[in-house]
Amino acid sequence: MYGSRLLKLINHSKPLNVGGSSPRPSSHLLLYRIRTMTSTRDVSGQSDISKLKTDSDGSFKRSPSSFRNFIKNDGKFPPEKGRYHLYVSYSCPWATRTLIARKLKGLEDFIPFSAVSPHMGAQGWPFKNADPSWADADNDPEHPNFQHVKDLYLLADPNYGGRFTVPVLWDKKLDTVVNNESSEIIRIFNTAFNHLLPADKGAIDIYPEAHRQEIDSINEWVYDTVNNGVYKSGFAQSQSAYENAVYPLFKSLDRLEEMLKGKDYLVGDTLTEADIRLFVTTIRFDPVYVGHFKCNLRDIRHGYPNIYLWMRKLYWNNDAFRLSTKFDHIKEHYYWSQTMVNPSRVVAAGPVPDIEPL
Ligand SMILES: N[C@@H](CCC(=O)N[C@@H](CS)C(=O)NCC(=O)O)C(=O)O
Repeated sequence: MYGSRLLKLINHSKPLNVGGSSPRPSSHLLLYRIRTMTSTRDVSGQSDISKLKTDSDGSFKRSPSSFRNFIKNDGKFPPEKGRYHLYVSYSCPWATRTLIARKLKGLEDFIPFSAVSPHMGAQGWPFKNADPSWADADNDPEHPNFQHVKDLYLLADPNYGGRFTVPVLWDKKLDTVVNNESSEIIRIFNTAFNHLLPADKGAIDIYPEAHRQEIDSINEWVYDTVNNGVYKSGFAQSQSAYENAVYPLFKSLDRLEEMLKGKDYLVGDTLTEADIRLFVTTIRFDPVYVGHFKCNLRDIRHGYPNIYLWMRKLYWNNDAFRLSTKFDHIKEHYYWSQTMVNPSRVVAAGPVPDIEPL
């Protein structure tokens, strides 16, 4: 009771510095200490992927995301330049969806981002200061003393009981998570800032009204059998759980191969979120999922020429896709972090190259 009143007081008395570049370490530290004062619980079950539990039949179930707010006029989170910050890992397919959408929509100046180290260990995703061994990572410019993504979640809600996942869309003004569900963050990016963007960027629509039904229906089975299907296959702890994931995965890839025959985009002849959502999985397929997740009935480059051509065109012809893809982060993350799948942490050498030219 006392804690929550104190918290309100602090929240209201905090100086507003939206869009400002100078961090406020001391006020953040104070706020963090107060918000987490009562919380001494062990959160290692939430942060340590090697402690991840499967169901009793050995199958992996992904938990739903917890923070589901939208940025909208007249809401708690209104669209404002510089107010929001995005936390990502280049290795993570869900986070990469948001990087691609951010760049496609020209939101670089509106929403800065920080990328963590790919070494997701017992404490979860580390910022650079917690893992100096990986040069290409950022510290948290908003909370320079923070070591891990979990610190953000515990600042937003000391009682948070979910996993400390990326992406995180953060509100600097209220010092809290706006949304941690990538499928919603890309829809926020698609519309929320349009009136503030130059006309050409504002007009880009990755979820066009005319194609929504088709996009939604593709998303549904692609999410279940492909995006999440590779994880269900790789994290399976029984033969039957593995087979229940891996066969539907390849059935869906066969279906996508047919759909992409002679086409540059999945839906109509325009780039939509359905392409973004499929791309982030197929680009990781040969470098990681074939070996590490045992998704090896076929690979993309030899087994699926239409998918491979569609993917290479997106990668080589569109900066939003290429610059959001870092193969070193991708390979290091999966092979190093998921010790329940790869206890030696040895990172596979191939394929070479990561992706072939067009
Ligand atoms: N539903 C979330 C899933 C995000 C997610 O699972 N991210 C993974 C990385 S690929 C993560 O951060 N996992 C950390 C953990 O589970 O401890 C989304 O799409 O945004």
